[in-house]
Amino acid sequence: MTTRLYVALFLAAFACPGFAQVPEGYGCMEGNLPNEVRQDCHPEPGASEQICRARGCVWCGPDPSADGQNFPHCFYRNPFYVAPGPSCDVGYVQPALRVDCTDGTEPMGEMGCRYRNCTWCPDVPGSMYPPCFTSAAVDDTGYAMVGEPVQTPGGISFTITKSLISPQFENQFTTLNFEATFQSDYRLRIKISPSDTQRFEVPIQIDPPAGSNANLLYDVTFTRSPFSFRVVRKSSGAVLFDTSAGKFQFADQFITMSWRLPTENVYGLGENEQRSFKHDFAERLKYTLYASDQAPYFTSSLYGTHPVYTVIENGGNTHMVAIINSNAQEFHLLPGPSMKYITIGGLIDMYFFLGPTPDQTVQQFTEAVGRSQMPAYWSLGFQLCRWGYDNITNMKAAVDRTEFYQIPHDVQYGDIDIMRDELDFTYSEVNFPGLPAYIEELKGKGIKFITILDPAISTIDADYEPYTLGTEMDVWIKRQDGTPMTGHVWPYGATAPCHFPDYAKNSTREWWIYLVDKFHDLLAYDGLWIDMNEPANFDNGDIQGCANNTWNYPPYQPKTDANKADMHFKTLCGDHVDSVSIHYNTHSLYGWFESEPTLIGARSGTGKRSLVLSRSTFIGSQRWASHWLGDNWSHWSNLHFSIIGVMQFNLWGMPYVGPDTCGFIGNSNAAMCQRWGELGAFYPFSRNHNVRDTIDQDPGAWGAQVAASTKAALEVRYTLLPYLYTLFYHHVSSGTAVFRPLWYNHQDDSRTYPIDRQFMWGAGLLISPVLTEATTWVTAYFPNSRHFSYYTGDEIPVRGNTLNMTAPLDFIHVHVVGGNVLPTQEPARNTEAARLNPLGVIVALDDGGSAVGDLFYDDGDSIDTHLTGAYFHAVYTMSSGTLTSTVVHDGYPEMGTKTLNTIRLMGLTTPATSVTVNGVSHTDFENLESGEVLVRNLNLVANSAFTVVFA
Ligand code: MIG
Repeated sequence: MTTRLYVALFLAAFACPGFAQVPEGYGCMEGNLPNEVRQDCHPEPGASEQICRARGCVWCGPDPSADGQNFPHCFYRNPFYVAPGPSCDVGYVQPALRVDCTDGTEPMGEMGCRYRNCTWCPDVPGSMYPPCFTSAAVDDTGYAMVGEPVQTPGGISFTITKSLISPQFENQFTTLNFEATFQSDYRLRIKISPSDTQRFEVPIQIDPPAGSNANLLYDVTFTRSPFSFRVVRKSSGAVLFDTSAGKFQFADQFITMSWRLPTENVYGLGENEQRSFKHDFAERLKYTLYASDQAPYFTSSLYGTHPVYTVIENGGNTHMVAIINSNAQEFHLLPGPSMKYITIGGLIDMYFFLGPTPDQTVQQFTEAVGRSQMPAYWSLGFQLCRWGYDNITNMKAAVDRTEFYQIPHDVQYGDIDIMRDELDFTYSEVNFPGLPAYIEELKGKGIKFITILDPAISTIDADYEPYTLGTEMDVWIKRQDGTPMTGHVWPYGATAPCHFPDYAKNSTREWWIYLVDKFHDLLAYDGLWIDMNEPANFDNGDIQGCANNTWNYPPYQPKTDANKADMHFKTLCGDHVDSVSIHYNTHSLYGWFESEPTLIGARSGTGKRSLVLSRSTFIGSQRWASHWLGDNWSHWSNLHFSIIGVMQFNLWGMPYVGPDTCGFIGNSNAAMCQRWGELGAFYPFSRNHNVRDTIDQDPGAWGAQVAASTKAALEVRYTLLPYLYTLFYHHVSSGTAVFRPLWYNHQDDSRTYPIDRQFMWGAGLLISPVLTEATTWVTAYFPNSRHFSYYTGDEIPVRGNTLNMTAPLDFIHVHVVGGNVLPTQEPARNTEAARLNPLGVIVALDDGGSAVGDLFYDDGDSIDTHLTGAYFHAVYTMSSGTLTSTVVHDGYPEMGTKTLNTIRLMGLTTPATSVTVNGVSHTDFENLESGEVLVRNLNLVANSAFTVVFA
């Protein structure tokens, strides 16, 4: 190729990697080129600087060494620029495979396009295909490999370098290290970082893999110039990742890389409001990730940052990709399918998890980034909250209504309105007199209490310990001049400025742990809810505004929402300083930093497992915190979106998640709350919560009908809590997801790929809710397994197909999947009472008459019982008519005081004529019309090994 040859000759002549090195001082700005390689951008007479710059070209007198020779003053930035002939002549890429060259959302004309070394080809005007796109054939500003890859202890590395500075971004790195580390057969790390500059690296912990790297599932291959890499799955040859799709650039505040994806079966990336779980690549959507206190609007950036996605390849293999970057970043989803990634700081540091099953990918991902704490047993119960009880009378009324209708209720919340003047670590003796005593009263009934903390600390009250001690311990985030940065959160009002704790700092952690621990003496909380930690600020940046520098006004600003011009909109300035870095780099880690000290403080205060719910999360936050999905809307659409959100967080290793049931913003209504209350019974985190100044929406607020259907759905949940709890045990011990998309269990069935209106608990339960108004039927898909109605035991007559089922307003469809044993326990008003009730099992047989399942049980509240051994674990297997319970671990003595009383056996082909328990005939059983065999009054000691033979 002539241009390549030209590069080589040119480099040999100048031996200088960047043209910026050419001497300044003769009228040039950025983009100067040596005389010899200039191509005239204004060959006709009458050139002026203004016209020249308008053409996107460089205006600059010749280097004095020109010695009177005639070199152009106005020249193209790219010396290899091919002047526009007929459109689309060079670097043509077929429309469907184009990666847009636009860096923002603004449309770009031919001049701007060529200025960026892209191809201009408006051959499909008005279509979604970009007229200006990247193409290696016209872009010589990419990198090239230097030499051969060098073997390192765990992989390979080499240098890539570039000789031509692309025109549009400052401070480009011309020499980068490329490192591929083969961490295990299934885990690959790729890191690209400047060779000679230390840059910000995300401080999260990545744990080593258990397996060896002797039989890699992947290959990494390269093209030399322009440099690109591919990750290939060896077994199938599928190209999982191919960066030749578009430009790769690495500048100080602008890094971009584009890659082709093997299929459009792509899930994840967030936290954003997404309208389908499986991404739609035809819509050319852009998702920005930069933690934001933002009500959800389609695609808007929300509270957390999870640059992590999952792909189902052709044939059903899956892999996950995680990008460890905390700067403001964007993912453009493009036809092809491909992704264009932009981040404005940090590095390219990414991990591939090769699965190949969905369950394995999540296990492998969570092995690296961390898994959740085991949730307290009570935290799987129903939780009631609202902002705007305003006084204790209203709070009590909501609790009483719930009790009146006998709706299960495990946790009551207080929001910021319980506080004195909305100050953390206080409660209002005016509006909530006697709150501590009321909390004790609730505990007497088995109801726990959770309350809220905001990170920002008010500075108005000179006697307010969080403030005075915080100042003494020097815990605040600072301005560049060393003074504490100041904004407003709660209390809301001009007279109450706040400082923001720097949770990355040791003294701040100590201060916070002390306050959180001590707070328990005032209000005996069982868990804490940490809000506003994106961090949110009602001022933009600081009460002083933000200085005019590139940390606050970066040359390229990912927009968290179309209306937000600046990065510091409703948060801190980029140049505010914490103990790790500048806020520009650590912004999206704020909630992550706050989570661990909050859990430590809460555990110290409660002496128990406790619970931290964080609004802002990052990869790995699950080590200490869980999440509610934030300020959703009381709109029917949000029932659907909530399922997407919960499934996403389950893939990201944080299974204990749920939205505000009935919706946060706006008034809900009985019809919506009835359906949402049914769906809400199946979120791992099940809480009804509401914004202030709206009507009450707790399940008791709508009268008998809504109360009854909420109660019925919650009683299904409570019956299945031993199963749900056991699923969490599997998450904690091996990382698996709890709340799953259907494809998680059926990756070979492509009909499951788009499904996001149904979901599964583990592998054994399929939930098919109604998500639309005034609808009394649901079309549900049943994968190729046996499915039985949870309620009746009736077997579903279809497989690998959809079925229309009637669904009365007070009913939610729940099906047990053949092949599973689900442990159960009789429900009660809360888990404290339910835990004393008899246990049972639901056995749903597969085609071969087999089923398997297990039960994990402990005191529900002690820390890390799965590590200390203070738990009970049994495995149940059924085959050839015999159900066997095998005790795997018997470390929870109280299990011996509980009984296992019922078996619901689904899927026998002929009615049972006899039931024999541990060799003794048991006559209390019944063959139901559905075919289910219901065995009662077994009275087995729950921690005993037993066999039950059905004949
Ligand atoms: O500025 O604490 O997402 O759940 O009720 C709003 C009051 C602050 C936002 C949380 C919401 C909570 C509310 N908070």
